[in-house]
Amino acid sequence: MLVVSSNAHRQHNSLEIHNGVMALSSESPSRADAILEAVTAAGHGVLEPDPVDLELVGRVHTSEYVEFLSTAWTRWHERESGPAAMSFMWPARGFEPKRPSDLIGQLGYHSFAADTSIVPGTWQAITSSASIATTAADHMIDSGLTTYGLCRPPGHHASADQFGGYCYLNNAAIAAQRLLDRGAERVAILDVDYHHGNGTQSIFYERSDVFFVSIHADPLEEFPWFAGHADETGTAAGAGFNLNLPLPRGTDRASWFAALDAAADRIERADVDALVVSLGVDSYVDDPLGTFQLTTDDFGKAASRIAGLGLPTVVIQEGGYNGAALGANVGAFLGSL
Ligand code: Q9C
Ligand code: ZN
Repeated sequence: MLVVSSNAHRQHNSLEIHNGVMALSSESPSRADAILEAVTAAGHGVLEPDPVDLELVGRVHTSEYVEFLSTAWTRWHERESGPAAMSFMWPARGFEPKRPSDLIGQLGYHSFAADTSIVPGTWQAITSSASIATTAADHMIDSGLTTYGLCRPPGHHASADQFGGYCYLNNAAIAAQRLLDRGAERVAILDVDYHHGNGTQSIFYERSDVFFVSIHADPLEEFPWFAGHADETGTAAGAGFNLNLPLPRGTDRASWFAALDAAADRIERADVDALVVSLGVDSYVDDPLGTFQLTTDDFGKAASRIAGLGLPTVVIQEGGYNGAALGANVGAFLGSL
């Protein structure tokens, strides 16, 4: 299988508030290095991405958000002294927030979590990550072959105008939009990351051309806390085109695969032309951020079930934080796809 990958991600080495103190992010450059090493050793071909098309990015994100991301580090660095631009204030319930004019207010407006900060190379890395997603979509269309985008930073928590959960640009949404722009009438996004893909859900919530399906830890018990419930099924034209399958913390393998069967069943009946998989391997039994019990072999089993759908497929990397197992887990998935 072809792997789209770039070294540009290394410029993004961000910080997060962890246990009340600033720390290096769990979402580290070594993650992508570990995956690349494993897929190269497995004999998969590697392709560099073409530059990102910002017009395409603008079909998924607002122009003020993209402008904000492209200038935030420079604006921060000109005036502040800290090593990372991060918000410490978000809109409270009750009022529709106006977008502030000052950088500090805009950081709060355009983000939702203190696990995600902007550092000097963030813009270069996130545009590279989005370019990997679009190049993977293009390669899949042009070759007819399943293609893997080794995206870093990940994307599925990023909405049209907010970053968080280590995500800035929504790579899976951008890939899906690319497939639609190149002729697909409807695309399914299957998100198997341990965390709910709140950003992807919100981007397509009112649309019927993208069917979003997510298997994840129940947001009553887990990040991102405020989205991912089973009763979120889409609105307006998108009614019925959003399916959440929340599972309790500690979910075992049998229950997870029952959810995957339910997801696959609904995708089979949704009349889609292509599939984007948001591949988070933080559902692994020993993931430091997850509590599910999937083994390395299970990622291969999941891939076989997904391949059984027989759909043209683009796989986009999301989370997964056990550095020692990351390569094997992604490798098991790709090897069985
Ligand atoms: N210090 C993805 O898997 N932050 N994002 C947890 C722990 C939220 C995970 C804070 C985890 C977000 C793409
Ligand atoms: Zn995750």
